[in-house]
Amino acid sequence: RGTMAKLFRTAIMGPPGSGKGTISKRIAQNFGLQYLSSGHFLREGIAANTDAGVLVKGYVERSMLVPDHLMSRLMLPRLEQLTGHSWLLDGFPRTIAQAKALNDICQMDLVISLNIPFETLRERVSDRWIHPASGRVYNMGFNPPQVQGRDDVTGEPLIQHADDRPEALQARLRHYKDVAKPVMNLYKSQGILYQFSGTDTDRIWPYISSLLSTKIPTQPLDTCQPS
Ligand code: G5P
Repeated sequence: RGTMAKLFRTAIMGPPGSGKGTISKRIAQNFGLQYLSSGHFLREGIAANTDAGVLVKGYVERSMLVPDHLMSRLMLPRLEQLTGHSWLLDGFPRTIAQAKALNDICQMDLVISLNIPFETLRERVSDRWIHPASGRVYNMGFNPPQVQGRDDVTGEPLIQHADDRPEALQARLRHYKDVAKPVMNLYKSQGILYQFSGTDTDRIWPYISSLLSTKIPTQPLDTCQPS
């Protein structure tokens, strides 16, 4: 035990547009965790027309939660391949059934929950554009592309998700609250839930970053000093 780096398993929860993807990328970059995004895997499967992609397409397009057994089948094998790695989950688990399935294969160390006002979510999501092939996300105010309407890397056109329309968003948010509550209660009861509230990702980020600095060893194992 003493000679092995302690693995770190974390997840980020939050309603649509709360900044999970944006914060996850910063966490992955700064703390070297493997990053797994459920939404990205779903969209990738849909774009590539895989068997799983065909099954989930209708749900994702209608902003409905993909059934738990399909989600677990999509996510858990990927995690099982990552034994020996520290990782960060974005968008999974979303329901109590998913959280229990995850609990059966590993114990989480820390869960971040983002608590963002509705009006802020509405503004952000209506300004969001994505590059469908890669899943890269832009926001016309917060992180605009270099050329308007075009992906920075490929130059291909950007699109908006059908499920980012205001009516769809309101329904997603209502539903999010109902299903997230038992998941949050589970992690609260395990003493590993950390909630962050605010309207700006850049203001929330330093708090998350300093929390994680106290929890994740950042130096390589062989140079790690006892603190
Ligand atoms: P996803 O892909 O998990 P959502 O809807 O939960 O999708 P989303 O919309 O991708 O989450 P996010 O990752 O929380 O949002 O946020 P983000 O993309 O980082 O930020 C949102 C926008 O705001 C971006 O444009 C960003 O640049 C901008 N932004 C960030 N911070 C700031 C800021 O401070 N200021 C400003 N102005 N802008 C900012 O799931 C998609 C679908 O897949 C299915 C469901 O159907 C779901 O609808 N699905 C699942 N179904 C069942 N179980 C699961 N576990 C599932 N996971 C996915």
